[in-house]
Amino acid sequence: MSKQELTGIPMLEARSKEARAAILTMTTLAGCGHPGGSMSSIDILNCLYHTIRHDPKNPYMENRDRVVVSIGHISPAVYSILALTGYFPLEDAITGYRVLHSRYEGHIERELPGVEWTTGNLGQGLSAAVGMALAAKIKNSDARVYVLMGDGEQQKGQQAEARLMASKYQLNNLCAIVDYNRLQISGSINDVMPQNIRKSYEADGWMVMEVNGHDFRQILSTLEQARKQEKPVMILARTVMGKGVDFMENQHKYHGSALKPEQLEEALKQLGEPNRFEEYKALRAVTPFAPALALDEHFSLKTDLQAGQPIVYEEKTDNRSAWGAAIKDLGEINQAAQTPIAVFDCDLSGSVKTDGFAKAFPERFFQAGIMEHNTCVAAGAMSSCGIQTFWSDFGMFGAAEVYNMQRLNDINHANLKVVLTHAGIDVGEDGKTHQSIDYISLCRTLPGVRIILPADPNHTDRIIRWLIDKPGNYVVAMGRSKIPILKTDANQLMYPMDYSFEYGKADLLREGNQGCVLVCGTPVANTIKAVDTLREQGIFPKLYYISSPLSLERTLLEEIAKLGKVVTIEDHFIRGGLGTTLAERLAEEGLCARQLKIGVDKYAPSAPSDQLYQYFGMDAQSLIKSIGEWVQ
Ligand SMILES: Cc1ncc(C[n+]2csc(CCOP(=O)(O)OP(=O)(O)O)c2C)c(N)n1
Repeated sequence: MSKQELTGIPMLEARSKEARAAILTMTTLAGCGHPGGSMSSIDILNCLYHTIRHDPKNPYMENRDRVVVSIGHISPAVYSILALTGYFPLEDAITGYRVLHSRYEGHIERELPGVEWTTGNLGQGLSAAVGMALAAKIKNSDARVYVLMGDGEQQKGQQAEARLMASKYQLNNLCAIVDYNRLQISGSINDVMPQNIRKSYEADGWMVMEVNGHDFRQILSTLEQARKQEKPVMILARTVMGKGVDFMENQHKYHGSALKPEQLEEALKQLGEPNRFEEYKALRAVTPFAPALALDEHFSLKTDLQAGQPIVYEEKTDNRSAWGAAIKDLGEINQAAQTPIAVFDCDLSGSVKTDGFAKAFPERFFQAGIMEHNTCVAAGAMSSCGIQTFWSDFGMFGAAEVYNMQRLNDINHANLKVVLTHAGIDVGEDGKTHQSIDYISLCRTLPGVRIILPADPNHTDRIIRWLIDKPGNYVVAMGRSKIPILKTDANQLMYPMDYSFEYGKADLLREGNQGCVLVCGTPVANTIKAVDTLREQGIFPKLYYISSPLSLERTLLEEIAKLGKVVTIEDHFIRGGLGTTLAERLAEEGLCARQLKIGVDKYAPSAPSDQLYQYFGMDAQSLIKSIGEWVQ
């Protein structure tokens, strides 16, 4: 009987054998990679793709089950099984593995159809799966989410966060599988870091089932049983690293080393598979790779969300209250929309002002506790499932605390909107650990993330409304203090009802011709006060508000160069923020101006914000002096 005619268990057996040969061949061809865990987990993956609801010809089918592979290093196994189930030709994966411009990267990438989440940093997959399982619940979908993890990976603290979240929300549509081969890079998991994996899951409210991870019948029947449970299930799958080749079995060195060609010959003999190494080697150099995916088409968020009517503020208030009011209003006016809005919180909703949304929409508000790492990834993964997802936290905990998770969301082309409050030294008396002075500089190193700093409550309202139908990852950062409503010099609202936000556009606050002042964030009110006082004294600097400090228009740079002198003011470390961007952009454009950078130049002491602003020369009096001296 030919391979194509096989069905049931014999088909699965033949497929695993062919996949093992592919795993070994591609890693030997590349001279690197992770064959050991690929061989231990291949039978599990094989069973999974045999049972889940998916369509290799329509990989982005709306109601598909999703498989997150948290151990991104077992990419050879993932590529082999996806190829053998029809996603792409196996030969492409074997010859393209770890080759420049191919989609068969070292660790799995979401750009490859069939891969739901890019992984590689261990300990992230369960959080992503939690976010996807929550998304399925919100959408009333019966789709299931599976996550395959390593046993060494269970050591990561974020695993515990994700377990708790899955349990709290009773994610009975979530099934985790641990490839329990008892080895990791440095040897036995018990020597590296002893841990009782089963008990950890049970203690956190999961149901645990145990199987032989190489027994197809057992795996299939356990997956079936898992479907019927009322709580999240973890299947502890006992496996053998390097399974199928005697000299590889239970050898931790094969976690991350490829076979030599002569060892491959012997291994393929043992598997009873033909050796096509030389043939593939010749193809490796010339394989034309599939063109890059139209990322927008598959990953972008398509929404029918409406921005509604702006709320106009006439009285001084804090930007975070304007954010809270806007998101609640957007929730209300979009109740009939197809695209749900969801909000995550980490035990700070009263301070970050999402409590109004929480009360109005408890089923789409996720109280995630003090688990920022898990929250950032879960919210990011949810945002990749057609849900406009917001996460609001203090600047410190939503930026520096979770830099890697933001990076992972960026790499995954997620659509997360992170709203940071209490950014900068405008956090009050909480001191250094709470003073987020690097939120712009962290976003600077995330190529796809855009950061926006609203100026006042009206601006905040318009920006949140502008964002409501935007795809992509954004950070909106604001301080804690109350901000006066900004006015033009004709005493009109600076951000009136009909103002429309444009990313990257500088807002002219005061006309002038004696140097230029750029301000972003909370110091704007003091800066306007200072510039207005200077105008009374006959000194006229041109003042702009910069809401997108990482995107400065060429026309603005030309204006600055023409005026010759510029002051930048920001509640941020003076390295890496607005001042740095300006210096860099001027140099890139071959333009020149003498620049004074005003901002935070060291970890700040603990004091009320107005005193700290004075300490760093950002109060109105200090600014009158520094701007006045600089621009004359
Ligand atoms: C956060 C993080 N730390 C370290 C690594 C490096 N690393 C890659 S694989 C691995 C061991 C993983 O062990 P396990 O989960 O048991 O996978 P297996 O060895 O079974 O393939 C380590 C430490 C990583 N990828 N991510």
